[in-house]
Amino acid sequence: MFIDRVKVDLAAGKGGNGIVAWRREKYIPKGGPTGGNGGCGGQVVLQADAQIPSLEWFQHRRHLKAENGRQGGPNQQRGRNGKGLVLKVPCGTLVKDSKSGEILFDFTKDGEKWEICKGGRGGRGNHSFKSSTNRAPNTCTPGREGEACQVELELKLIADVGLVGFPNAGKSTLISALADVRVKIGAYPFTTLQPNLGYIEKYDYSRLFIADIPGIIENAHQNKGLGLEFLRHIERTKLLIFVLDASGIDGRTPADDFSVLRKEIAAYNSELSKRSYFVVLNKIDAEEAEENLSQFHSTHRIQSECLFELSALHGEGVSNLLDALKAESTPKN
Ligand SMILES: Nc1nc2c(ncn2[C@@H]2O[C@H](COP(=O)(O)OP(=O)(O)OP(=O)(O)O)[C@@H](O)[C@H]2O)c(=O)[nH]1
Ligand SMILES: [Mg+2]
Repeated sequence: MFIDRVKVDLAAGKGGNGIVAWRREKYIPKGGPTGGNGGCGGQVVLQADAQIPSLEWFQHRRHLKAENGRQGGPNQQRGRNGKGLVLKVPCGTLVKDSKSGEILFDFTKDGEKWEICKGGRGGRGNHSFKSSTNRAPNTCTPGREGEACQVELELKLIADVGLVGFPNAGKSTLISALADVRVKIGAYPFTTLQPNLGYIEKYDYSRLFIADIPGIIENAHQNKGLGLEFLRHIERTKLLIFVLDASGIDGRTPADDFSVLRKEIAAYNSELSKRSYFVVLNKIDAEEAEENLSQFHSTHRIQSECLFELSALHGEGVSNLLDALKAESTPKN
């Protein structure tokens, strides 16, 4: 399952207690204090891992605690440190304070680590209190509590390009034609229920990540359809690709669809509506496409280098878009 938002309670381990102990050996009266210090509590560390697709692991593990430190032993033995917890999160995970919503950390690089809860310090045994003026201290201190916090982990995929369109427009067909990913394609709306990520190799050999998200419908900002929830995953992209169905098979026109999609995006986030975009008029193999295309061109003026007419299903025109993406340095609208 694709989980992209989860609340978790995290706690570091408590430090082990220091103890009071005395050296007791035959013929050695007043052997002196030997109580050892307690070990440190284990810390909690979050680490980004590019191999992990979602926050699913946390879904049934909402309370996570690192091990406590052990108490000190006699003969000045220090207690064992508690084992730390290293929790793997996907790249693109934001860590927020679950009460204030403040962003505490943003994992963008694979392998990045952050110690979120420090382990409690171990207490002191009576040996550590020994001094020239107090040679037989009878005191020890308890270990300190480890840090604890409640955070919300929120995943925002890190993609360069986001596909936006009505359900059934052919977004998933397009991502599988462009990138080497297998995704579910269906002749019905809302086939895609979770984002898909694919990549293509650019001419400079860097990777360009593309995100295919569930379809958006009119009034999605009022929670119609699947709402605008998934737009979060394309917030960080440099380029949006509006995928429009030129066949009009679902009784709408690409000209209207484009206006609605722009409006919905603006309702979600005005920053996102300023982002550069390409427009893809898909399904040009369909009979009705011609009329819909000319209507689109008379309604919207899109620069030709940002406009692609293609058939994602049959491959016609896909290479033009692929070339533009491979050479992509953000276009200007
Ligand atoms: N004729 C034609 N059909 C297409 C083309 N591209 C996609 N389709 C069909 O359109 C339907 C929907 O395709 P999807 O790729 O699942 O559409 P989607 O935009 O991902 O849809 P959701 O995931 O539901 O939002 C499928 O039956 C595809 O085969 C095309 O270029 N021409
Ligand atoms: Mg889809």
